Amino acid sequence: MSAHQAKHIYHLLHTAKNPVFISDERIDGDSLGASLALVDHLTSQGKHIPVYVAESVPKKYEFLPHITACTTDTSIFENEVDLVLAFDCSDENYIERLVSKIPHRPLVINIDHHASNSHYGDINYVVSHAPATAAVVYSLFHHNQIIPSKQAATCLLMGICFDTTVFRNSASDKDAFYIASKLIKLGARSQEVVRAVFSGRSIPTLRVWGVALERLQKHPVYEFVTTCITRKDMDEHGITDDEVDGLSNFLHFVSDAHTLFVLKETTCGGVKVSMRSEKHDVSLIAKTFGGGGHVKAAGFTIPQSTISYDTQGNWKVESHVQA
Ligand SMILES: [Mn+2]
Repeated sequence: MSAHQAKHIYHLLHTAKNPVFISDERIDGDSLGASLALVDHLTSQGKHIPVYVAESVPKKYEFLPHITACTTDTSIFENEVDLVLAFDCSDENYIERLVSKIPHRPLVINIDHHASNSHYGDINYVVSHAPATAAVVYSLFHHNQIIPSKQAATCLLMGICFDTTVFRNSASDKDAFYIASKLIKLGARSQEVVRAVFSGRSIPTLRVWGVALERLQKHPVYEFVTTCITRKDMDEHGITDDEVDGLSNFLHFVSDAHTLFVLKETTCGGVKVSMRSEKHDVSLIAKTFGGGGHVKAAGFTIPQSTISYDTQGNWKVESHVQA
């Protein structure tokens, strides 16, 4: 991505009167870390920018600097917002739904690294080979000769560690290691970042993971591996959606399957499919079903469906769409 474009975006950020940041609908360490790093820098310049999040921020991210800038209040879009920055979001419909609430259409800057990103912004700073959106934001800092503060470095490291599953998946390229080393030199709180990715799983969460491990099935011909989690599993153990997140990364890390699908019933009556693969471009599958993601990690949701069992304990997805 060109230095010229990075400078242009920085100029727009400085001249905007009422900018708003939007983190991807699915909150994760990258969408939060990337947006909050820029919040940190702009706060030091006297500019306070809210980060819109679709739901309240999971507890494990509460240590991130400027986390209080995050808001679920959609009334921020009723103001005269003149600039929107979307972070780590390949779903243009999500951004469009929010932007359409703003009285006068603002300029939309799309900052992302998803291969499935359709370049929906007026300005698109999309680097599909970047290991994380946080790495794209790091290049924005770099091209503008801004040295990230300790706080911004922690936020950016959160993004890189989240998307590389702490340097354990294929996104862990030389850029990921190089940028992470720079951020640690700048004082990023690496221990807390790593803990937010891996640790702190409650016993009920691990029990639900255990249920999912028991349900693992390998396709006899294609050798992909599947498992599932129902609402009943989560309700019985009293855990929330964000607590089971991470299961597909964990399985991808420890299993010998080349491709795996983790299905989970959503709170809105659908089934979410998380895919990981070393062999196939799963972003193509995700796109076919209206989802998104990366070549080796992608997902989509089957609306109006549930997971059901037969007497042998085999499971399947049942659609409830009226014909
Ligand atoms: Mn990302």
